Amino acid sequence: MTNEEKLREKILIAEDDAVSLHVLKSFLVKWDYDVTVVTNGTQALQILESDDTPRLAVLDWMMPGIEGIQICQKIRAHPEKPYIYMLLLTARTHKKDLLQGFAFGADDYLTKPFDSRELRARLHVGERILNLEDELRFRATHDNLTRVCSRGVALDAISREEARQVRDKSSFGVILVDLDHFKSINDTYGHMCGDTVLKEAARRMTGCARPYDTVGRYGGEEFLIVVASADESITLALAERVRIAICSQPFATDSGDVHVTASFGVAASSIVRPLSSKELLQLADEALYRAKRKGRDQSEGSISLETVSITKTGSQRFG
Ligand code: GH3
Ligand code: MG
Ligand code: MG
Ligand code: MG
Repeated sequence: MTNEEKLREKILIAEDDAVSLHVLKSFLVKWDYDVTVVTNGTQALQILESDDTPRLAVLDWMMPGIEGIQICQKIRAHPEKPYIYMLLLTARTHKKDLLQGFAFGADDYLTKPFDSRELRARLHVGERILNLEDELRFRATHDNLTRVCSRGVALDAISREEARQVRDKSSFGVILVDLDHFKSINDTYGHMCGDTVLKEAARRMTGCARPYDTVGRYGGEEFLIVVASADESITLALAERVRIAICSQPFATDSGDVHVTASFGVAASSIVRPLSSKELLQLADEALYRAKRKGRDQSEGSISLETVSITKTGSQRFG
């Protein structure tokens, strides 16, 4: 898929009348939408409930299967999902009907036969609202300064990996990252410079992580990376990649180049040694503390210490 194709807004048309459908589709294609067409309500609902749904939909009111307003009602029953802007197309012009459409969750309506300029203008309103929705959702789930995930979202990612572990018998890891002597960066170069360093550190972390990993700001100059489908050694390898990405190149700031290092505490939950998120974070935190104590700018795992303590107690819990 090219970048250009990715930017085209996806739109669903659900219309059982062949002539209306043809007219609608040709306009939307001409206006460069990425158009999906269905001819009944059941198919429309299936597409709108899928993970990869278009977020703009033009729904005929009267269709075989499920009617347009019922689709609106079913979609609105899931407010946690990304917003879908739904425009009803109808031959009904009674105010009572239109009010019912809104009550069921439609965003807008257009009466048939429609004026193409009006349709286009109304779709632009829809896109504007979707852009605002994206912006609000981003702000609610991301850290303002660094633009990585918020702490809550990163902790939710751990819960998601825990559920996946039960389902798929997979492993996953966490990395706690703490910038070294960050206070002295603030003290030496000022708080603004500190902010620049935080932003750039977050950018480097995100650059090393895979798309299905989660990078979050844990608090202050600490970050949490949740590493999907990874055992401790894979997680440790990612921590090392991030460490090198941070320490190998100075950070360009308005106060000049600043050399930055970070310390890393790593822990993983595997099917042989499943850990709760609390245990996992505690192990990672202890590992981070050891990395700091050993001189900073390094990554520490948790397995070796557990093995030592287990050898000491003679327990056969694993290995
Ligand atoms: P260590 O190597 O032991 O981690 O030392 P440190 O100086 O990094 O740790 P410490 O906890 O003493 O200091 C963290 C500092 O991070 C203190 C706080 O003012 C600063 N800080 C937290 N949030 C922000 C922020 O958003 N921007 C800036 N510029 N500084 C921040
Ligand atoms: Mg119809
Ligand atoms: Mg700290
Ligand atoms: Mg620190």
